[in-house]
Amino acid sequence: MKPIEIEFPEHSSEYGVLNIIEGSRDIPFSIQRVYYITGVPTDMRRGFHAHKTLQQVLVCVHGSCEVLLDDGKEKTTVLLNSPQKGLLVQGCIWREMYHFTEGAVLLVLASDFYNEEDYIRNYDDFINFLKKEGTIV
Ligand code: T46
Repeated sequence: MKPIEIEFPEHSSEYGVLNIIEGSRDIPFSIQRVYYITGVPTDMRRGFHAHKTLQQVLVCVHGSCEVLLDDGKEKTTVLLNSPQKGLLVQGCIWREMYHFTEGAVLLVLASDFYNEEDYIRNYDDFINFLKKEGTIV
């Protein structure tokens, strides 16, 4: 699977750098929720779930981390190491985030409000969900 990366507009000057993310313009959905993940120990892994319908864009606005994406057929990893780069995660994709550098800040823009019902937190359930959908055989 090919990860979908988005480059955000940037205004850079001697005063510093300003990046912009406009919902439905720079990313393909309107933003209903923003959250950010901080203080992740460098040897810790998070995620281990997929979403049934939620769309999200992940941006490591400070430091870096890696994201594993798994669509049930193929796995790929993406290094998020720039506030200008977003990773669009659409469709039912298993994700894990790891190798956070010290002080890293992972910002997430989500297409909907928090709903635990939208999560698939067990890998076998994820595969069964994709089979039921006809995405994999
Ligand atoms: C995702 C990755 C990238 C809430 O109450 N509201 C929220 O909006 C969120 C995101 C989480 N929570 C609660 C649910 C758990 O009790 O916060 C706790 C930690 O959440 P979770 O274990 O799901 O965190 P991650 O880092 O594994 O996953 C999060 C998002 O949940 C998920 O949608 O794609 O970041």
